[in-house]
Amino acid sequence: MWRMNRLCSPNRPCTLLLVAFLQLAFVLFLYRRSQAGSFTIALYEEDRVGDWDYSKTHDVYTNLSLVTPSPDRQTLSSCPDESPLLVGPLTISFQKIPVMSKIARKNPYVQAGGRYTPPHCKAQYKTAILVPHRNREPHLRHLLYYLHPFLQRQQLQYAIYVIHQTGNRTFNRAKLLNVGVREALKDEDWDCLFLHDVDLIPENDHNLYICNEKYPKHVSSAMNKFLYRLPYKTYFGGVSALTPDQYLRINGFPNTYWGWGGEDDDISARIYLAGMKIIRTPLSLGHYKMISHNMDVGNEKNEKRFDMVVKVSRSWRSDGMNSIDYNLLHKEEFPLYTNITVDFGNSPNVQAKVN
Ligand code: UD2
Ligand code: MN
Repeated sequence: MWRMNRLCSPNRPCTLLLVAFLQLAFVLFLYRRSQAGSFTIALYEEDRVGDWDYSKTHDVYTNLSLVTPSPDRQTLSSCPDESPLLVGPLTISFQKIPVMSKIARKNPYVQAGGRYTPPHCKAQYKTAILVPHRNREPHLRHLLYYLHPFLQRQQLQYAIYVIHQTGNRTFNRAKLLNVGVREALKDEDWDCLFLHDVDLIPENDHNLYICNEKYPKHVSSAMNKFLYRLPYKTYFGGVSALTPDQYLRINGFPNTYWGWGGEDDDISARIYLAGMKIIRTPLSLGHYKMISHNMDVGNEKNEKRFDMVVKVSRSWRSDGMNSIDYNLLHKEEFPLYTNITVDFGNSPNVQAKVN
């Protein structure tokens, strides 16, 4: 009660209470709209096959030997609308961690920086894959082993970027992705940006790594971690895909979420605040296996995440691509990916005094 008196004394208007009330009203508004039949909070893309049988799987390198370079690169015809190389559900195992040199040998057409352009037809689409990373080398090797052949069978032009956070500052996934987008767009006029956790492996190659032209797409809609269901309606974690234009319309991702959690809900809210909706890969197609792991040292739960998420309507225009500040240490082309190393500053204790 004393708090109320303090907040709303005659010479102190109830501003804080009013702001809190408006935020609650906004959340309720989104929730009610999602419940109403006339409005769905998320749409699903179409899955032409629909009923996939995941008990029958194929090796992820199937069909790649059919790809041979065309002798004349100048006269290549366009790749077909649907790649004839696709096989559907894939066999995935994390028992043995593949060696980088072996992955490179199995992917002879991948060029420096993890770039690929189909050697036999002209790609219809250009996608950049952006992976936030620190200290997850085994997961990175699994991802590269599966993702390279997966993307080649889709006949895309693509590149894989790994954005590595150096130093001992608490991990910041969303800010790393902002860095990745800015650096990737300096290299190429990408049609689509895939924001991709390092530990998620797609299980079906008909899950095309292309964007939806209208709406930001949530791609990892069905993960083994959540028993192949959506954990909640506005969920946007894991793997998502935005065109550069959609990414800039939401002012990118927030830079201010340090540690685990909350940033995905912030992004989800930004999409609605910018006047768009989320579209999802259908559950039947958006199957992913997450490599099981413990929480990382340096990525502890962000205790401020709930307080921050309710303030997105005030923060999204000023916290994002237009406010990002980072120290780029390296940008180098490794055989299987482009490595971007950034420094976000000193240890959390030193930084805490600055913030
Ligand atoms: C969930 C979301 C993820 C993100 C996170 C909260 C899923 C499948 N994913 O992941 O998108 O919203 O919650 O922040 O629900 N990473 C490193 N090194 C680290 C810490 C993190 O490389 O020390 C990267 C890596 O790409 C990892 C990602 O950040 O996949 C997300 O971190 P996580 O895997 O620890 O969190 P998880 O699985 O709960
Ligand atoms: Mn994970």
